[in-house]
Amino acid sequence: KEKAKLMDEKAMGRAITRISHEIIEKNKGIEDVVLIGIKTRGVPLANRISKKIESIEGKKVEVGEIDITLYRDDLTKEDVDPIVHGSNIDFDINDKKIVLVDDVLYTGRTVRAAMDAVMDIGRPKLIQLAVLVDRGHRELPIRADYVGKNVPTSKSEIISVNLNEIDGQDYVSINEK
Ligand code: 3GP
Ligand code: 5GP
Ligand code: MG
Repeated sequence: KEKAKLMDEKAMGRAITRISHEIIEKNKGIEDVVLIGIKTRGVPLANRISKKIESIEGKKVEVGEIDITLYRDDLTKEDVDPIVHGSNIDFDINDKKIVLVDDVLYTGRTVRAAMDAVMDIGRPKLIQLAVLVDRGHRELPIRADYVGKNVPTSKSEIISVNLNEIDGQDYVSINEK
């Protein structure tokens, strides 16, 4: 049940643009910066940021993917655990500055699993996190370096992220489970 629209296409575009500028600023350029999108919706977001950074800096930023889903796909269940299914990262991550990209940050368990998976592949110089929405309720000491929008939620609410590449339109809404 949809309660309210939080971001429309324009707001999402501006958030991606701002995050792209922030990534460039925080890293003093994009030397050694690579993006890794967390499937599903983190991947198109990472691709959009990469394109935006390229249009600003005139240099390509590589994008990898990591496939992490929750153990139970019942979103109303508590105590779900992320499972890493695999990754598609066809560049060297050693000494790179990795920016993980996901649509929504919630408990932080998915990001923790993503960091584990990345560290299994190599030794990055550092790992940062970019999310379109931070909905709170962290269960681990994890925070995002780049946030599109902070949305205080109750645990019974759910953030619906719709991306053109997957859903045919761009908007974020808050729903009741
Ligand atoms: P995503 O893979 O594009 O991120 O977890 C599967 C999908 O369900 C996710 O899509 C996510 O957008 C959506 N989803 C909505 N609410 C929740 C939630 O509370 N927990 C999880 N794990 N996924 C949610
Ligand atoms: P975590 O609890 O591990 O931080 O989030 C689990 C995964 O589910 C992440 O990929 C995150 O993007 C997604 N997720 C968690 N809560 C929501 C939500 O309310 N809406 C959407 N769209 N995705 C969510
Ligand atoms: Mg996600």
